[in-house]
Amino acid sequence: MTDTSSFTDYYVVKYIIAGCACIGKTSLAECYADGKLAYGEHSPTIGVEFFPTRKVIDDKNLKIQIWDTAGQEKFATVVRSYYRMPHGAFICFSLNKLHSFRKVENIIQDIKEYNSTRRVDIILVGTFLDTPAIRVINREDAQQLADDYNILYMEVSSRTGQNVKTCFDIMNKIMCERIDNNDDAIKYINITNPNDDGSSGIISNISQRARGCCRSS
Ligand SMILES: Nc1nc2c(ncn2[C@@H]2O[C@H](COP(=O)(O)OP(=O)(O)OP(=O)(O)O)[C@@H](O)[C@H]2O)c(=O)[nH]1
Ligand SMILES: [Mg+2]
Repeated sequence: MTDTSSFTDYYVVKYIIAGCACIGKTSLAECYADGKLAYGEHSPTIGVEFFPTRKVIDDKNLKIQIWDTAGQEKFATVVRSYYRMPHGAFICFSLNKLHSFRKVENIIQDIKEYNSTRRVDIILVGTFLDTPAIRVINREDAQQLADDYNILYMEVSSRTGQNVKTCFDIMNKIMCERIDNNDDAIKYINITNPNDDGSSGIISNISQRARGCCRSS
Protein backbone atom coordinates (compact mmCIF):
# COMPACT_ATOMS: atom_id res chain seq x y z
CA MET A 1 0.00 0.00 0.00
CA THR A 2 1.29 3.48 -0.86
CA ASP A 3 2.31 5.68 2.07
CA THR A 4 0.31 8.87 1.66
CA SER A 5 1.37 10.49 4.95
CA SER A 6 4.46 12.11 3.45
CA PHE A 7 2.94 13.91 0.47
CA THR A 8 5.16 16.88 -0.40
CA ASP A 9 3.26 17.73 -3.52
CA TYR A 10 -0.35 17.04 -4.23
CA TYR A 11 -3.53 18.10 -5.95
CA VAL A 12 -6.49 19.30 -3.88
CA VAL A 13 -9.81 17.89 -5.04
CA LYS A 14 -13.11 18.81 -3.45
CA TYR A 15 -16.20 16.63 -3.41
CA ILE A 16 -19.64 17.27 -2.02
CA ILE A 17 -22.17 14.63 -0.95
CA ALA A 18 -25.78 15.77 -1.12
CA GLY A 19 -29.25 14.28 -0.82
CA CYS A 20 -32.21 13.81 1.53
CA ALA A 21 -31.93 13.08 5.25
CA CYS A 22 -31.11 9.61 6.52
CA ILE A 23 -30.13 8.05 3.21
CA GLY A 24 -26.52 7.22 4.06
CA LYS A 25 -24.49 10.27 3.00
CA THR A 26 -22.32 10.42 6.11
CA SER A 27 -21.97 6.64 6.03
CA LEU A 28 -20.71 6.86 2.44
CA ALA A 29 -18.09 9.46 3.39
CA GLU A 30 -17.02 7.46 6.45
CA CYS A 31 -16.89 4.20 4.53
CA TYR A 32 -14.56 5.66 1.91
CA ALA A 33 -12.45 8.03 4.01
CA ASP A 34 -12.22 5.97 7.22
CA GLY A 35 -13.02 2.43 6.05
CA LYS A 36 -15.92 2.31 8.54
CA LEU A 37 -18.99 0.21 7.70
CA ALA A 38 -22.48 1.55 8.46
CA TYR A 39 -23.77 -0.27 11.51
CA GLY A 40 -24.50 2.71 13.76
CA GLU A 41 -27.64 4.60 14.63
CA HIS A 42 -28.60 7.55 12.46
CA SER A 43 -26.84 10.58 13.88
CA PRO A 44 -28.05 13.51 11.75
CA THR A 45 -25.37 15.75 10.28
CA ILE A 46 -25.52 19.32 11.52
CA GLY A 47 -24.82 21.65 8.61
CA VAL A 48 -21.77 20.29 6.84
CA GLU A 49 -19.11 17.84 7.95
CA PHE A 50 -15.61 17.47 6.51
CA PHE A 51 -13.90 14.17 5.73
CA PRO A 52 -10.33 14.49 4.43
CA THR A 53 -8.47 11.60 2.85
CA ARG A 54 -5.41 11.04 0.67
CA LYS A 55 -5.00 8.70 -2.26
CA VAL A 56 -2.46 8.04 -4.97
CA ILE A 57 -4.27 7.65 -8.29
CA ASP A 58 -2.45 7.26 -11.61
CA ASP A 59 0.82 8.36 -9.93
CA LYS A 60 -0.84 11.56 -8.75
CA ASN A 61 -1.09 12.45 -5.07
CA LEU A 62 -4.64 13.54 -4.33
CA LYS A 63 -5.68 15.28 -1.14
CA ILE A 64 -9.39 14.69 -1.22
CA GLN A 65 -11.73 16.94 0.71
CA ILE A 66 -15.15 15.37 1.10
CA TRP A 67 -17.86 17.76 2.27
CA ASP A 68 -20.78 15.77 3.64
CA THR A 69 -23.97 17.83 3.85
CA ALA A 70 -26.98 17.58 6.13
CA GLY A 71 -30.15 16.27 4.52
CA GLN A 72 -32.53 17.91 6.96
CA GLU A 73 -34.42 20.78 5.36
CA LYS A 74 -33.59 23.21 8.18
CA PHE A 75 -29.95 23.18 6.99
CA ALA A 76 -30.80 23.80 3.33
CA THR A 77 -29.42 27.35 3.27
CA VAL A 78 -26.06 26.47 4.76
CA VAL A 79 -25.82 23.35 2.59
CA ARG A 80 -26.47 25.34 -0.59
CA SER A 81 -23.63 27.70 0.32
CA TYR A 82 -21.31 24.72 -0.30
CA TYR A 83 -22.70 23.99 -3.76
CA ARG A 84 -20.30 26.43 -5.37
CA MET A 85 -16.99 24.88 -4.54
CA PRO A 86 -16.81 21.21 -5.56
CA HIS A 87 -14.97 19.61 -8.44
CA GLY A 88 -17.16 16.55 -8.02
CA ALA A 89 -20.58 15.86 -6.52
CA PHE A 90 -22.11 12.62 -5.28
CA ILE A 91 -25.86 13.15 -5.33
CA CYS A 92 -27.45 10.40 -3.30
CA PHE A 93 -30.79 8.78 -2.77
CA SER A 94 -31.82 5.62 -0.94
CA LEU A 95 -32.90 2.76 -3.19
CA ASN A 96 -35.56 2.15 -0.51
CA LYS A 97 -37.04 5.65 -0.31
CA LEU A 98 -39.06 7.03 -3.21
CA HIS A 99 -39.13 10.58 -1.82
CA SER A 100 -35.33 10.68 -1.78
CA PHE A 101 -35.22 9.66 -5.45
CA ARG A 102 -37.78 12.32 -6.35
CA LYS A 103 -35.60 14.95 -4.68
CA VAL A 104 -32.39 14.26 -6.59
CA GLU A 105 -33.50 16.03 -9.75
CA ASN A 106 -33.80 19.33 -7.85
CA ILE A 107 -30.37 18.85 -6.33
CA ILE A 108 -28.78 18.08 -9.71
CA GLN A 109 -30.38 21.20 -11.16
CA ASP A 110 -29.28 23.34 -8.18
CA ILE A 111 -25.69 22.15 -8.40
CA LYS A 112 -25.60 22.72 -12.14
CA GLU A 113 -27.11 26.18 -11.71
CA TYR A 114 -24.70 27.20 -8.92
CA ASN A 115 -21.81 26.09 -11.12
CA SER A 116 -23.00 27.29 -14.50
CA THR A 117 -19.53 28.68 -15.29
CA ARG A 118 -17.55 25.91 -13.58
CA ARG A 119 -17.15 22.23 -14.28
CA VAL A 120 -18.63 19.88 -11.69
CA ASP A 121 -18.62 16.15 -12.36
CA ILE A 122 -21.67 14.47 -10.90
CA ILE A 123 -22.32 10.86 -9.95
CA LEU A 124 -25.85 9.85 -9.01
CA VAL A 125 -25.56 7.34 -6.15
CA GLY A 126 -28.23 4.87 -5.02
CA THR A 127 -27.50 3.79 -1.43
CA PHE A 128 -28.68 0.77 0.61
CA LEU A 129 -27.80 -1.73 -2.13
CA ASP A 130 -27.64 -4.40 0.62
CA THR A 131 -31.40 -4.37 1.29
CA PRO A 132 -32.95 -5.61 -1.99
CA ALA A 133 -36.09 -6.92 -0.23
CA ILE A 134 -37.28 -3.39 0.53
CA ARG A 135 -35.93 -1.73 -2.60
CA VAL A 136 -38.43 0.52 -4.42
CA ILE A 137 -36.33 2.25 -7.10
CA ASN A 138 -35.26 0.02 -9.95
CA ARG A 139 -31.94 0.36 -11.72
CA GLU A 140 -33.48 1.28 -15.07
CA ASP A 141 -35.35 4.31 -13.70
CA ALA A 142 -32.29 5.61 -11.88
CA GLN A 143 -30.07 5.03 -14.93
CA GLN A 144 -32.61 6.85 -17.10
CA LEU A 145 -32.51 9.88 -14.80
CA ALA A 146 -28.72 9.85 -14.87
CA ASP A 147 -28.76 9.58 -18.68
CA ASP A 148 -31.20 12.51 -18.89
CA TYR A 149 -28.63 14.69 -17.13
CA ASN A 150 -25.63 13.06 -18.78
CA ILE A 151 -24.16 11.96 -15.46
CA LEU A 152 -22.93 8.60 -14.14
CA TYR A 153 -24.96 6.26 -11.96
CA MET A 154 -23.71 3.90 -9.25
CA GLU A 155 -25.36 1.73 -6.62
CA VAL A 156 -23.52 1.24 -3.33
CA SER A 157 -23.81 -0.18 0.17
CA SER A 158 -21.96 1.44 3.04
CA ARG A 159 -23.08 -1.49 5.22
CA THR A 160 -21.12 -4.05 3.20
CA GLY A 161 -18.81 -1.58 1.43
CA GLN A 162 -19.97 -2.85 -1.97
CA ASN A 163 -19.02 -0.42 -4.78
CA VAL A 164 -18.04 2.40 -2.39
CA LYS A 165 -14.37 2.41 -3.36
CA THR A 166 -15.29 1.93 -7.04
CA CYS A 167 -17.64 4.90 -6.89
CA PHE A 168 -14.95 7.23 -5.51
CA ASP A 169 -12.29 5.73 -7.77
CA ILE A 170 -14.40 6.63 -10.81
CA MET A 171 -14.57 10.23 -9.57
CA ASN A 172 -10.85 10.24 -8.70
CA LYS A 173 -10.01 9.04 -12.22
CA ILE A 174 -12.11 11.83 -13.70
CA MET A 175 -10.12 14.31 -11.56
CA CYS A 176 -6.86 12.83 -12.85
CA GLU A 177 -8.06 13.27 -16.44
CA ARG A 178 -8.90 16.88 -15.65
CA ILE A 179 -5.42 17.37 -14.21
CA ASP A 180 -3.87 15.79 -17.33
CA ASN A 181 -5.93 18.22 -19.39
CA ASN A 182 -4.51 21.18 -17.44
CA ASP A 183 -7.69 22.04 -15.59
CA ASP A 184 -6.63 25.07 -13.56
CA ALA A 185 -9.56 24.66 -11.17
CA ILE A 186 -7.69 21.81 -9.47
CA LYS A 187 -4.91 23.36 -7.39
CA TYR A 188 -1.45 21.90 -7.26
CA ILE A 189 0.44 22.36 -4.00
CA ASN A 190 4.17 21.84 -3.58
CA ILE A 191 5.49 21.89 -0.04
CA THR A 192 9.11 22.86 -0.55
CA ASN A 193 10.10 21.87 2.97
CA PRO A 194 9.20 18.19 3.46
CA ASN A 195 8.86 18.70 7.22
CA ASP A 196 6.27 21.37 6.68
CA ASP A 197 2.66 20.23 6.79
CA GLY A 198 1.60 23.19 4.72
CA SER A 199 0.20 25.15 7.65
CA SER A 200 3.26 27.39 8.17
CA GLY A 201 2.93 29.01 4.80
CA ILE A 202 5.91 27.47 2.96
CA ILE A 203 3.73 26.29 0.16
CA SER A 204 3.68 27.32 -3.40
CA ASN A 205 0.47 27.21 -5.29
CA ILE A 206 1.70 26.58 -8.79
CA SER A 207 -0.40 27.07 -11.86
CA GLN A 208 -0.98 24.19 -14.21
CA ARG A 209 1.33 25.57 -16.85
CA ALA A 210 4.24 25.73 -14.39
CA ARG A 211 3.80 22.17 -13.20
CA GLY A 212 6.15 20.52 -15.64
CA CYS A 213 9.16 22.50 -14.51
CA CYS A 214 8.24 22.12 -10.89
CA ARG A 215 8.01 18.35 -11.13
CA SER A 216 11.33 17.92 -12.85
CA SER A 217 13.22 20.13 -10.37
N1 LIG B 1 -28.27 -1.21 5.57
C1 LIG B 1 -27.66 -0.05 5.30
N2 LIG B 1 -27.68 0.94 6.21
C2 LIG B 1 -27.09 2.11 5.91
C3 LIG B 1 -26.41 2.32 4.68
N3 LIG B 1 -25.92 3.59 4.68
C4 LIG B 1 -26.27 4.12 5.85
N4 LIG B 1 -26.99 3.23 6.61
C5 LIG B 1 -27.60 3.50 7.91
O1 LIG B 1 -28.61 4.49 7.70
C6 LIG B 1 -28.66 5.41 8.77
C7 LIG B 1 -28.48 6.83 8.26
O2 LIG B 1 -27.18 6.97 7.72
P1 LIG B 1 -26.43 8.39 7.64
O3 LIG B 1 -25.19 8.14 6.87
O4 LIG B 1 -26.28 8.98 8.98
O5 LIG B 1 -27.47 9.23 6.80
P2 LIG B 1 -27.32 10.75 6.26
O6 LIG B 1 -27.82 10.74 4.87
O7 LIG B 1 -25.94 11.23 6.49
O8 LIG B 1 -28.35 11.53 7.19
P3 LIG B 1 -28.37 13.13 7.51
O9 LIG B 1 -27.03 13.50 8.03
O10 LIG B 1 -29.45 13.32 8.52
O11 LIG B 1 -28.71 13.82 6.23
C8 LIG B 1 -27.58 4.97 9.77
O12 LIG B 1 -28.21 4.19 10.76
C9 LIG B 1 -26.64 4.12 8.91
O13 LIG B 1 -25.98 3.12 9.67
C10 LIG B 1 -26.39 1.25 3.74
O14 LIG B 1 -25.82 1.34 2.62
N5 LIG B 1 -27.03 0.09 4.09
MG1 LIG C 1 -25.24 12.76 7.64
